[in-house]
Amino acid sequence: MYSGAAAAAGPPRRDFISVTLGPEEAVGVGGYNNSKAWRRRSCWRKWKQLSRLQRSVILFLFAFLAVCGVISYTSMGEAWKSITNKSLDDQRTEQEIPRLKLANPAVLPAPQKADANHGDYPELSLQKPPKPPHVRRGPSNLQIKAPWRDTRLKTQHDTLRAVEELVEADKVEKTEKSIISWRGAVIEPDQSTEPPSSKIMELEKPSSVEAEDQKEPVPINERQLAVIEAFRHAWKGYKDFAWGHDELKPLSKSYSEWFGLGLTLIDALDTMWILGLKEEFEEARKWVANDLVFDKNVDVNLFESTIRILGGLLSTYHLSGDSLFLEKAKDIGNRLMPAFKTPSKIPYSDVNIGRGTAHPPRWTSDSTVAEVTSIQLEFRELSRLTGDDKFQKAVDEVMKHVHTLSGKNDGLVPMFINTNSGQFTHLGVYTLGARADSYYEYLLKQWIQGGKKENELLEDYMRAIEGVKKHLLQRSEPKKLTFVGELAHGHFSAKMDHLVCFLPGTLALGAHNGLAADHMKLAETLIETCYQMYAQVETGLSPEIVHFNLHAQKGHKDVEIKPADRHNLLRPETVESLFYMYRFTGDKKYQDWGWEILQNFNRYTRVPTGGYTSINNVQNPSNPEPRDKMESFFLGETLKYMFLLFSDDIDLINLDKYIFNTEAHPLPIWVPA
Ligand code: DMJ
Repeated sequence: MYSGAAAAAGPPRRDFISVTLGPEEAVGVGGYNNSKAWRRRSCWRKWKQLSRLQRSVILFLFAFLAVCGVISYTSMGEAWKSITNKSLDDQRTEQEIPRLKLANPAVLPAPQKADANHGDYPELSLQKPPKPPHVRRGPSNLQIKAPWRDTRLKTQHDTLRAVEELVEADKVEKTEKSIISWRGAVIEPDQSTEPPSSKIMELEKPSSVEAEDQKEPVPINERQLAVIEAFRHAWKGYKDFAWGHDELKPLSKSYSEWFGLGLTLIDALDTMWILGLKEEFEEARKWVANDLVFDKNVDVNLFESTIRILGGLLSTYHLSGDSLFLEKAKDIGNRLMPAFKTPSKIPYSDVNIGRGTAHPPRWTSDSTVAEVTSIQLEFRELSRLTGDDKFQKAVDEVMKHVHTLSGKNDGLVPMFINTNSGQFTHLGVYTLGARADSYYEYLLKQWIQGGKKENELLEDYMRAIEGVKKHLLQRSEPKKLTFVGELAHGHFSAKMDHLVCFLPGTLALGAHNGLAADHMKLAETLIETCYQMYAQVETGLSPEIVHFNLHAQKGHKDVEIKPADRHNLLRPETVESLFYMYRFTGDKKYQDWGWEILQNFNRYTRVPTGGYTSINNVQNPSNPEPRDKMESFFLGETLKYMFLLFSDDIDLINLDKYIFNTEAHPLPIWVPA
């Protein structure tokens, strides 16, 4: 309002609100006087001249302005704080990414009750949290992450499918909070056994690592594609004629049951993951979620169900991060525990997983040495994951006991052990084949799994390899192939099971982990022999057992085959060792040998309507006599090792981070190198 007009109109009406400032007040009378006292007096006089209403209005205005001031101050403060925090967060994220890398939850989930182990397992309590191995290459959970989303597929024959899958995967990622989905394994929230929050944690951590650590994908090559094709063909047979059953009978287009637990499906889970077969994996996962029930009145073999089922579930859990597989692993693990209730604590061979009872085979109270000493990797890992040490205690006790037993021959063990007395039986027979083989394999692998601290395991392994060198190695004629024979009561037999062909791979793994360099030399000579067990046979496929010629005879090869031994069960051991040898030497001849073997499997064991079959006669290419059975390990092991052998990506199951169980299921090394 214009103050001059108000003054001219006389005293303001009481109901009219005005603030009049006269010229003298504006500039002071008699010149400029701006002293504090004068200003105070003048203001006070003016205030007194105001009506009560005017004063109230002014007070109200002041109060109103004050309230506005406080509100705007608060919201500005928030805005400021958030600006400041954002930049702090940005800094923090950069610092935290490496820490998330170390957590690496999908590959090495933390024990749920880690502290529970400390008293009984000092070696476990000493474990440091895994350090970031091979930071250069990224954490191990990225090694095989979302293989079907890998851009390498784009460059291969499957371009269209790969693109569709990428789109689909992106969709999944965008909706990951409503459809808890992880690397192709769709988990409906209502199937969840854990609080959703922890599931979301599982999802978030690895994906934040992914952004940071993505490396150039190594393209899948033609040979790997051929393995994928072979797997799909095998899977088609299983799916069409044996779905949910133990083994496919591809000729009769039916199935056989052993335990009635979908053995082939479980054995093949992690292979599908590694090969990037998303659809197949999802379908199988659904079967595990909905149809795999262990509460069955059925006798299972402790060893076979441990290496195939428990091992398969644990490795699939590690690769996929999907807790369904861990839950199932816990279930079967608990159900196998009655096997250890024996007078000696050496487990019985068979367990009824529904009734919770265990027993030895009908004809004896003996167990097989390889069986009771090749369940350790799986039970130890189950303890680590659950925090329940009972699994590890049971299997460690077996190893400790066997360590002290007499009856060994320079570290070589007999094939049987009595569940009552705890003593070896059938003394004097030593082999690295059936019934003893994986005892040696697991000595080394447990030592590696546990971070190379359990010295008794290493001692037993080193002594045994010396025993092999001293008692079991011979050279054949004419090619002078070094082979591993058998010893029976002092008599050497030039017999070698195909099963023994795990040994070159194991020796190479030991050498890679710092053991004697001559182990690698031996591995190189033995893998040549194992290859010759294929190459010298008419079909190019190895028989179950060979006998080597110790004396040169005209027209004879190194390898002799007895009629009863000329079957081939699609076994993995040679391909397994070829894989290790290629990984550690980079010598392409190992890949070429494996490629020949794959082609011969395709030539002589592939059934046109789906699946592969064991054969009875590797010496008859025109009629190899199909046996009508596809063993679960063909998918669990043979094809998996083929795929890995043909890969040039050393991070595709990095051997410094994973240890394969004897059924080719990779489990994490607790303290990676
Ligand atoms: C598999 O079940 C395992 O590799 C086991 O150690 C030996 N036998 C078969 C494969 O040959």
